[in-house]
Amino acid sequence: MISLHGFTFSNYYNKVKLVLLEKGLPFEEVAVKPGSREEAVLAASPLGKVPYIRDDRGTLCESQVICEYLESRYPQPALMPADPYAAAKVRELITFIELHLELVARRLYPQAYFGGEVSAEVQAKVRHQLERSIPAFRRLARFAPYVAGEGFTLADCSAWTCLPAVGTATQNVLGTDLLLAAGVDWKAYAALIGERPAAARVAADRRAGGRP
Ligand SMILES: N[C@@H](CCC(=O)N[C@@H](CS)C(=O)NCC(=O)O)C(=O)O
Repeated sequence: MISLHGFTFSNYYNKVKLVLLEKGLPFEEVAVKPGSREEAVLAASPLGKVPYIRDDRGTLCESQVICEYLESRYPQPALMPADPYAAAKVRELITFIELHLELVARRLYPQAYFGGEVSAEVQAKVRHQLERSIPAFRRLARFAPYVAGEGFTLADCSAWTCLPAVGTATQNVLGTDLLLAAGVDWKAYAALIGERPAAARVAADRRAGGRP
């Protein structure tokens, strides 16, 4: 049995959980707090980040690596196109979402979600970077209706979990939802994906954990 380690407020944890549910794989969830320095956690995830998984082969960290592993080991239902170029376009979008949007906006999270403070200098830098990378993402994203086109893919697992975190963080800290302001209607998209039973379960578990 696969075990998924992390916490239900983590967008990357929820990305992997969505993949497991979409594929109908049995798994158990193991609560691990953020930033753990316990040896058992570091042995599986050396930076103490979640999620990580454990299965009959061992442990694995980094959410996209985990998703790609699940996709190649359990190919049906497919969450990646068979065509190599189409699959590369899906990976291109995931890289844009996670490297150029989420990782940048993440610098706002201490203030957006955890009651901390982010300096005016960091806020200005994040705004500057996102004002460049969001229009770039918009050029690549299809939303037709899925983020990479007509089929639900791993890019949706990334987008559905990351875009709300980015939009809400910019709204909370910068006073403007930079995604909506740039014409990325992540709310309509999130509602569409949220109708999928797997996504509804992820969202319900997150709410049960005390997060909207
Ligand atoms: N690139 C990593 C990022 C994972 C990540 O940043 N996880 C956050 C929770 S959403 C975390 O564990 N933060 C605690 C820390 O950085 O110590 C992945 O895709 O798995």
